Amino acid sequence: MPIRDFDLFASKENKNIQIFTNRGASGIDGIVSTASGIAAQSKEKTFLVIGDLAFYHNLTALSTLYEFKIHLTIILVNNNGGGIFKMLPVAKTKNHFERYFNTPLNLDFEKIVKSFNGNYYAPKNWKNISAKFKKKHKSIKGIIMLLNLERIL
Ligand SMILES: Cc1ncc(C[n+]2csc(CCOP(=O)(O)OP(=O)(O)O)c2C)c(N)n1
Ligand SMILES: [Mg+2]
Repeated sequence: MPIRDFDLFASKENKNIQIFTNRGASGIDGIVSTASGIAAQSKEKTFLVIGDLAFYHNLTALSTLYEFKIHLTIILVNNNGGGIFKMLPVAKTKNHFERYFNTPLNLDFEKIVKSFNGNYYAPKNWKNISAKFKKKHKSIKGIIMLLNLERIL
C-alpha cells in the first residue's frame, strides 16, 4: 500500500525530492536491495517506505546495509499483514481471509532489526518522527524506524 498511498495522497511540492519505485519480478521482492543500491550511490538522505509483509519478505537484504555501511532510513508501515487485500472482495470471506490473505505476522521488529545490527526507533506520535528526521538522521547509520499505524492514527 505505501506506494499506492503515495500515488493517491502525496501533495505537490517544489522541493527537489527524487522518488523511486520498485516493481520487482512480482511486486514485493527486491525492494530493500533496490533502496540499498540507491542509498549507496546517493549523496542525499535516502528513505524507504515499506509495508510490514514486504519488509519481512526482504529481510535478508538487511545484512547488506551493515556490511557496506549504507545509510538508509527504512520507514516500516506496520499494519500487521497485507492491508492491501482488505480492499478486495475476498476480504468478505471471513473464514479464509486472515490466514490466507491478510497473513498477520505478529513479529517483534525491534528484535529482528537489532539482530541485523540496525537501529530501531518506534515513534509515539508524528512530532517524534519529524524531530528524529531533523536531528538524528546524519549521525545514525542504517537506522530502521517502525511506524506503527495502529498506534499513531
Ligand atoms: C514476491 C511477491 N509475493 C507476493 C506478492 C503479493 N502481494 C502483493 S502486496 C502483498 C502484501 C503487502 O503487504 P504489506 O507490505 O504489509 O503492505 P500493506 O498492504 O499492508 O500496506 C503481497 C503478499 C507480491 N506482489 N510479490
Ligand atoms: Mg502491511
